[in-house]
Amino acid sequence: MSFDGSLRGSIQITDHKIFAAIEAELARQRDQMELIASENYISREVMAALGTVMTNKYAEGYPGHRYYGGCANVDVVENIAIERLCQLFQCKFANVQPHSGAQANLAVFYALMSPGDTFLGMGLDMGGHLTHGAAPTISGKWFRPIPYGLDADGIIDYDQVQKLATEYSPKVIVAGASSYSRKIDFRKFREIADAVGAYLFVDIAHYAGLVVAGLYPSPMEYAHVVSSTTHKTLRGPRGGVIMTNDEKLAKKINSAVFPGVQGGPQMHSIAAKAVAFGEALEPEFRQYAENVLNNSIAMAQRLQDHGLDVVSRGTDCHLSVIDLTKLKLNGKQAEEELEKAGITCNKNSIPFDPLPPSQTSGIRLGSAAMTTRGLGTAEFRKIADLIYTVLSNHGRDEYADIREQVRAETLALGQSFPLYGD
Ligand code: DSN
Repeated sequence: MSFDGSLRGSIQITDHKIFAAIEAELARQRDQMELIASENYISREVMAALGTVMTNKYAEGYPGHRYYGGCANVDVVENIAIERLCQLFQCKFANVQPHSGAQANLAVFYALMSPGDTFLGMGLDMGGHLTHGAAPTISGKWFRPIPYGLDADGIIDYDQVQKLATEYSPKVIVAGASSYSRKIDFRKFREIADAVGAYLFVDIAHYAGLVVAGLYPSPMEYAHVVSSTTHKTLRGPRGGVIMTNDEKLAKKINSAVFPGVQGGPQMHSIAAKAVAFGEALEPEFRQYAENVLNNSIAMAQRLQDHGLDVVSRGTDCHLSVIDLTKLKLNGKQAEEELEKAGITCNKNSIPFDPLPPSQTSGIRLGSAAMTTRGLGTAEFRKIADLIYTVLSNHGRDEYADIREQVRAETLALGQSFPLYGD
């Protein structure tokens, strides 16, 4: 079953338990319809870069200014990663060292604010990310977050953002989300930020691949600082990045990442980021991103045709949030039942959700991973039909048989679109 047949195979001999778990995960990824909106399948080349000697090297600092000797080769890698990222997003300065999106956001907060400072961010229950001010995170504990939300149509309530900005004079306004499916008006956010003298910080973790392809608005013209993860629609290794066009802010951000919140960069990960950025610069990536968008719209539309409510009434990106309140199961149950039927997704709060985050009234669906497998709109409509079949039949006497039939169909669909050449 191994797809590289060499290095990973050696773990089979030296560490059977870990090898078995990795093989089982490969089988799971092959057999399930992967609809978690924040996941994707990296190329063999990106994966190959991750498993290299770059992981052995300490390189605290930045290219040309390291705290260790022997950094000539890692400097080459990091400089290429920076150049490619700047080319992808048309920006002047980039930091490719953050270990994750949360680390990137923490560094941006550290660069732009002091403990106790006020900022605006989209509420977690409205689609914002944990690091945009949720109570259990540093963003919520060490700073003073003021949450904004959506209007009755499920669109960002820009009037509320303006009102809150005027009332609280925040140091920073955060735009960006984890489960908001519509386009964000970055120009409007910048106008609001300018009116109160705030920094505009945009987190495009989810939308980055679509931004690169010109299918989702780019914030680069409007934001003081932009962060992203590299592993969602951008289809790179797990990690984070920070970008800006402002030289002074770039210096602050570099100091905030290292030594502010991180130590040595993970050079194997930066090598893999560079390979992934190279792939995203190829014309094929634009076609991939177009397919991601078309597939997401097709899936959401089909669920609406079945009578389900989609938060924000549809999608402009790779994700959609399905409101389950008309059905007899909550988000947690839906996630569990769909997994048994061969479809992986996550429970997700809907705006003004009466249920706690451990249950929720919704699920979030994304198209990035299965589009990498090669599925098109016909297959995504089929997946929507299968999802509806599971959700609408839950609780009926025949349900167990129906779910097994769906499981057989998802397995067959997965086998028609091989992963890593199985
Ligand atoms: N946890 C990620 C997501 O699923 O959206 C964001 O970091």
